[in-house]
Amino acid sequence: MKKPPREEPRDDLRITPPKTWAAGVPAVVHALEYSLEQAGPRETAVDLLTMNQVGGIDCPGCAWADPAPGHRHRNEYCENGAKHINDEATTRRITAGFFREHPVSDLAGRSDLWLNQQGRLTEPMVKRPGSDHYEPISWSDALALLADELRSLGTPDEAVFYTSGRVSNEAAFVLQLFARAFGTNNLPDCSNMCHESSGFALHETLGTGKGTVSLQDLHHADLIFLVGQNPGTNHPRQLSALEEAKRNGARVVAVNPLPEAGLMRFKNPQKASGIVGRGVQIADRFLHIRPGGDLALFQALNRLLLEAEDARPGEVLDHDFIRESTSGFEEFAEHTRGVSWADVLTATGLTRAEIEAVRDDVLRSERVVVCWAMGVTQHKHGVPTIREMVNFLLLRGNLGRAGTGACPVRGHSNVQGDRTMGIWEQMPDSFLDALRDEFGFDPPRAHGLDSVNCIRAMREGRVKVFLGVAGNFVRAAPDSAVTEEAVRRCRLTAHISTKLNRSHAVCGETALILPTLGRTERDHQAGGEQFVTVENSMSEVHSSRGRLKPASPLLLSEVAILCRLARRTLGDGPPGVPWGEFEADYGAVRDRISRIVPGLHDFNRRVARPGGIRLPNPVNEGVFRTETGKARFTANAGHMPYVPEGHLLLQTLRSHDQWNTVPYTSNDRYRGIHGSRRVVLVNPADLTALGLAEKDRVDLVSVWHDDAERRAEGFEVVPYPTARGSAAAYYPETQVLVPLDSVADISNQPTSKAVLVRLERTAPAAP
Ligand SMILES: Nc1nc2c(c(=O)[nH]1)N[C@H]1C(S)=C(S)[C@@H](COP(=O)(O)OP(=O)(O)OC[C@H]3O[C@@H](n4cnc5c(=O)[nH]c(N)nc54)[C@H](O)[C@@H]3O)O[C@H]1N2
Ligand SMILES: Nc1nc2c(c(=O)[nH]1)N[C@H]1C(S)=C(S)[C@@H](COP(=O)(O)OP(=O)(O)OC[C@H]3O[C@@H](n4cnc5c(=O)[nH]c(N)nc54)[C@H](O)[C@@H]3O)O[C@H]1N2
Ligand SMILES: [Mo]
Repeated sequence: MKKPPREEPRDDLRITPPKTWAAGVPAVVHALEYSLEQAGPRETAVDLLTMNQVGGIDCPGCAWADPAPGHRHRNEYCENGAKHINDEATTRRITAGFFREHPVSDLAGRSDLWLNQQGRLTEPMVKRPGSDHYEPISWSDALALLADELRSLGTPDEAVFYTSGRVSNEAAFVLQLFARAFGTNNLPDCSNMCHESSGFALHETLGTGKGTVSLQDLHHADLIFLVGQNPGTNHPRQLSALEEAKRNGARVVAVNPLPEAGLMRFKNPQKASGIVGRGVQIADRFLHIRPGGDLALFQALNRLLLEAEDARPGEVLDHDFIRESTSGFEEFAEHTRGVSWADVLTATGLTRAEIEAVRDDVLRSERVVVCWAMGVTQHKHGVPTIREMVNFLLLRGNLGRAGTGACPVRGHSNVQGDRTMGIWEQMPDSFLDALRDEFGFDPPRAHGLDSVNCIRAMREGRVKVFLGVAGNFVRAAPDSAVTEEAVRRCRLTAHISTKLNRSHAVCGETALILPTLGRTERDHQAGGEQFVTVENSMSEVHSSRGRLKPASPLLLSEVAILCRLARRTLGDGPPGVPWGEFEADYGAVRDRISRIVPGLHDFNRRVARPGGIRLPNPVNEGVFRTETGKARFTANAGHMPYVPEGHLLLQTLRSHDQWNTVPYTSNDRYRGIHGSRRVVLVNPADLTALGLAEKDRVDLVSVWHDDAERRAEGFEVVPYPTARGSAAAYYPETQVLVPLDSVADISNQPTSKAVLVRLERTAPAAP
């Protein structure tokens, strides 16, 4: 039965007390409600039962690792994974008739929620110059149009190829190969806005951009830090790992400006005790930190550890490890002894006693893991903060041993794999040399554009063609007004997508929608039924095979679209690349990957084994590929987030009911917010100081050096226990407030967790 397209949601805010625990039965019930509404009962049951099982579909929800084969639950998924998968398996369809009814200008006025709710894209569409409508186009004409535009460019660097971390290894590999054979390293990706700070900091200090921790390490750590992440919503299966660690005696320290439900208590829906019991307490200590205070916190902890060593020489630091495996200790130690307590207490908003209590936890622990996510990376000083967390791990040798390590918790299910496949505008020469040797062409060497620089280049007319492979660039990128104007200057924008989003509505002079198979769907090619591979946050590479009938017979796979585009654009060149073979059999792509990517040798055979392949992390073998050949201590200048009187530091984050730029409903159940996403969460004491009260209507006005007016209109105030001086509101609605030039030092990542704002009342206070 065809479900009618949805109405635009009407904001009707209702506030209830925030939850103090996550998951459990209500979570599963909510997932099933959403699933049944989007898909039918058949799809729901089929999908959920194969999710994250050996030989099944990799959950597109997040990049958290699966337990070893044999240790998986029958239902190895979480509430939010179930929602993501069923959002893709929806029975709603967008056909040519929909685009006749809705001109592009109408779509550009719609909410992100509404656009997504219209269902799956089913056939290729084109918007021609001067037209306000998308109309059907054949695959062959669509790819010819795109190829002609690419070939007509003055230089290959006038094209960019954006990817989001949903893309499989095979599609990512083919995409980067095509871009480089075409002649550009312009390969921006969502990672530029996500864990770029982690990549830079870890590379510099440990010689690898990836985390060093396995699920086993987490299970056997005795102290785990959760810094700037909200696992109850964004990585719910991490809570199962934390539950196991706690059963083994671990303590957990959560560091966050918000007391998130999933940090407090977890009721495991996979267990009887989770259904009836009170669940497991997750955080033993909660540090209610000011946004941006994490650098100061870890500097203070490091100073306390150095002082503890002074008091009990030889007992606190791991001298053997420091001597044999690290460099830069003396300089770091001297710098750190000078860290000022007054600055630390101002930057963190914590008391000295709170920080000393954590030091005591550390001194009692043999095996420490630090996990972090967007609350750390999306700050101006994200890179130094992560370097400082590495210093902290190095001091007591908490790296390379079982139960220890650095754990950047990745977002998109294959964001890490895409990087392994060469999706990066700055791939090292070793990778480019390997491409050259394998395929017989010389890849360009100059670094390409990342996401922020891509917008700058479009704004200046230096980029004319934009191809997005998955994702929603227009909404994921900062500074909406600037980004939208820049995108509209393009001659052609094209998107390989499963669902409608704002990037289709805010587009170039010519625009193409190239609809593709989702991960849940069967992928049949000339060489038979295909599977793809992905890499999770713990460097495990495994296969994913869709089971459902494709949403439309006109869909092509990402690999097929890219191989056909490459042939159209490059003719039969470069002679060493068998695009046709790649399209027919993804095993042929994996064969080539196995000769280029270290650790993936014999890819096809090894990935067929249950559980797949774990890529080796050199750190765990005591090898540090840094400039000094050792792990590097660093001396980091302090950073004091600046918040003038009458202003707040706003972080833009995810609700419980969205996938990145795609809201599923207007609710945020764990935070007790229902019926509206246009809300700003502020500490009650700050509200009093600002003369504001619950449900007051305000505009959020961003304050930045360029004096341009950035305003997000029509928000309602929600009193919430955020750290003093800070506020929180949902992304992407607040994307308009994040200045394009407000980026993290070194990583060039937008500072989405630190936007200076003032709240302007727009209606009189309620009587
Ligand atoms: N359901 C669901 N799952 C997802 C996603 C989704 O949208 N929906 N997105 C996926 C993606 S791509 C990613 S990258 C991850 C994101 O996962 P998270 O990083 O958990 O996502 P955010 O919602 O951005 O939450 C950031 C957290 O950091 C805290 N925080 C903000 N500023 C600071 C700070 O200065 N210091 C500290 N210590 N904490 C701070 C916030 O209060 C919040 O709890 O999730 C992935 N999983
Ligand atoms: N202000 C602010 N901005 C942020 C963030 C923030 O916290 N605050 N977070 C940043 C982060 S961490 C990230 S990762 C980015 C996310 O940026 P993106 O990855 O670009 O955005 P998504 O919302 O994940 O993309 C959703 C779209 O992907 C398409 N899609 C879904 N599945 C598939 C598939 O299997 N194949 C194809 N081809 N298409 C598919 C659908 O069309 C859907 O509309 O946003 C960043 N931007
Ligand atoms: Mo992300």
